[in-house]
Amino acid sequence: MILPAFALLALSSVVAAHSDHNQAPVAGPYKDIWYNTLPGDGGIQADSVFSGISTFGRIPYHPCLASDEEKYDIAFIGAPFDTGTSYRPGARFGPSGIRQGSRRLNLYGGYNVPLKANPFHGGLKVLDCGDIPVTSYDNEWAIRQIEEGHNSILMRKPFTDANKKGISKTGKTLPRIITLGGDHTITLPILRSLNRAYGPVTVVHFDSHLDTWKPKVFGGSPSKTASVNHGTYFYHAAMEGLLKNDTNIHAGIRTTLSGPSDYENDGYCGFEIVEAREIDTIGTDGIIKRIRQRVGTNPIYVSIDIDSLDPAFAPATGTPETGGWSTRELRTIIRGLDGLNIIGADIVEVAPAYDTAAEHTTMAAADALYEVMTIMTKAGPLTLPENEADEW
Ligand SMILES: *[C@@H]1O[C@H](CO)[C@@H](O)[C@H](O)[C@H]1NC(C)=O
Ligand SMILES: [Mn+2]
Repeated sequence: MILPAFALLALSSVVAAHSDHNQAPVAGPYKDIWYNTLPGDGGIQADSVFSGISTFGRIPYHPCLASDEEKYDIAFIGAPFDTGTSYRPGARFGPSGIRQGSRRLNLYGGYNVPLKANPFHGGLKVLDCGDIPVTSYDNEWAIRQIEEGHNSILMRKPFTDANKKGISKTGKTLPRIITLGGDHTITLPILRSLNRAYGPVTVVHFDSHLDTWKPKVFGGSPSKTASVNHGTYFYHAAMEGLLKNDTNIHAGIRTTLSGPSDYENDGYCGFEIVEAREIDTIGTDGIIKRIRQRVGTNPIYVSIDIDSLDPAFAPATGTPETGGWSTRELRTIIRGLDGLNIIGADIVEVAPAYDTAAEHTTMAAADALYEVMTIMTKAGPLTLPENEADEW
């Protein structure tokens, strides 16, 4: 005989009523059994890093595009766009892959030993806002979706009001947004969004490729839509005045060129270059020094193409190039930016379908962002340099 559950419950309560009165009554559910201190699943219920819904580093999720009820100082947002890619597609799965690769970031609490700070308990509120819905059928529309989605979560009062703490006098305190790509085209709508808040910005760009190519050089530009892709977005950004000229730098470059004129055009777009192979002569310290000399005290936007890493460390990417840095070297170089004012960041070109079963690429992407996130939380709420807000 099969008894329905309510019948069993009724039966057991009858049994309990007639049993020894000295016995403790049946209680429960025993929440302590499955509740613990991990903050995943919105901080409500999480039993381990390997179960439950993935957010970046298991931080709380809030659907920020649908609701502005939760405030934040740092927001992660996915931009699952990969129809601007020239070789391997698949970066539309980057946001979910990076979240999967980030599960263990705070397994032991998340304290960053070399940076001497814990980004998960650094005094700033960090949320995972999910993904911007992006069409895969119309690039122009998708790029507008990314710009407006990014801008919607950028133009909000942050959780921690820097003005109230007397840190900023500009009255323009905004949260920092970290975007999970997506192919590198997404950086163009992000820069357009940032421009609406800050004007031209200084970019530190980790990549094996220049991405300042003129459309006629890269892909031949058969149409206006095709001219905006993951090899040309910085050209457009420069022409649109989104970059603060002569302050930007690429690091990790090792691509072949159409010819030496690509470098001339790159300088015209406002960039200096540190080549990947320079690590052999100047080391990570020398590379950090070059980056810091170039950007000075400017607030910076950090854009990380995972292909700045060698394919041995990050095979799952759209256009891999051998001769790159190791994950250790990239993380050291990113940590070398500690103390700079990072206003926002992205990591792009993670295409998990080409990854190893051991998730090399998604882990590397998550760990690179962990360094960025630590630098941001160490710096406290985002503030602009006094009297410079209108200028940069
Ligand atoms: C950026 O600065 C460089 C070096 O001063 C200059 O040659 C170039 O024309 C400038 N580019 C733009 C787009 O204004
Ligand atoms: Mn690249």
